[in-house]
Amino acid sequence: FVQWTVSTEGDMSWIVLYAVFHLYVTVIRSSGITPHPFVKDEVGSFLKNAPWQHTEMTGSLSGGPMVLTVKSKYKLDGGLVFSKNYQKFKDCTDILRKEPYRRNRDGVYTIYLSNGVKRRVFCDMTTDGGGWTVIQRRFDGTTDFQNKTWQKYAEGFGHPGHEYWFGNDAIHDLTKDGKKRLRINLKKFNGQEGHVMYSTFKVGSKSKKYTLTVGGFKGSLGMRDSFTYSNGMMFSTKDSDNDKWGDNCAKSYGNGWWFNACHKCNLNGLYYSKKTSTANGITWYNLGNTDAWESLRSSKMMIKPK
Ligand SMILES: [Ca+2]
Repeated sequence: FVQWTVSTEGDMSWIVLYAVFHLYVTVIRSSGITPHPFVKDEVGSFLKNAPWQHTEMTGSLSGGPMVLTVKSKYKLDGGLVFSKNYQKFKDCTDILRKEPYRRNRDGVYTIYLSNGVKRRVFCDMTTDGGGWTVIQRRFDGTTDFQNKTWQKYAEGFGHPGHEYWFGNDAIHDLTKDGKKRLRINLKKFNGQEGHVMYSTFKVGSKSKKYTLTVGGFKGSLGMRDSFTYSNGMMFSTKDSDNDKWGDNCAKSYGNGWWFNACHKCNLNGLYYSKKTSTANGITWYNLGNTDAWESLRSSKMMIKPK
């Protein structure tokens, strides 16, 4: 933040806060210097998660400095507004339990894995009671899931405020207690949405090649189970074939996944910007009344304690 100006007005109980953020975060490519594509999302997420009630928030992204103008109204009660929290949360459920005002405030939060490593993660604080830690998110194809090595899938990649893979090591850490469930939200290009739930979801350690344990399926209308086919499978990537097929599924489809021979769902598949009949897109084979390979508009995988 190069500049942050704040002005206030109002009586003792309500204050209107105006803030103007000037950001000089740019991306340098051979084509020139452009504003960073995700900064607006990051700042927006940060402000939405602040413990005040926004009446409006506007942002503009242009060449030169990005200017984000924020007009916010918040109530001064209980010392909430100026409190600073130094707690180390272990997941999004932990955040919501200790800071209930986070309810309905989806966004990027900081959690600490069991080894003390700090990670930024997207929390869904709205769906089904909130407190969901998002481990995978796709919706516009801006993050490449194709050209990623075993090591990248282990560490995670992408941007928590946008599209990302949280990383197999971190997913293992969050699920190793065997007490997590998985929810997957999917959206078709015609706007239809559905979700599936698995009462058991666990990813093994690096030495077990991140073996998947998934079971206890329950689906919303029309959604059937396509993930149990991957139960017991090790993770595979282009450079690490651990699947049940003679060839390498990850090489054929391009992305990392718990391939069997090969898959009935592949949520890390290639992003298509329109509905395409293909098995290499973001797919869930047992979707709707008839089984079909159909590339999907969005996917979100998230976990929460049972
Ligand atoms: Ca193989």
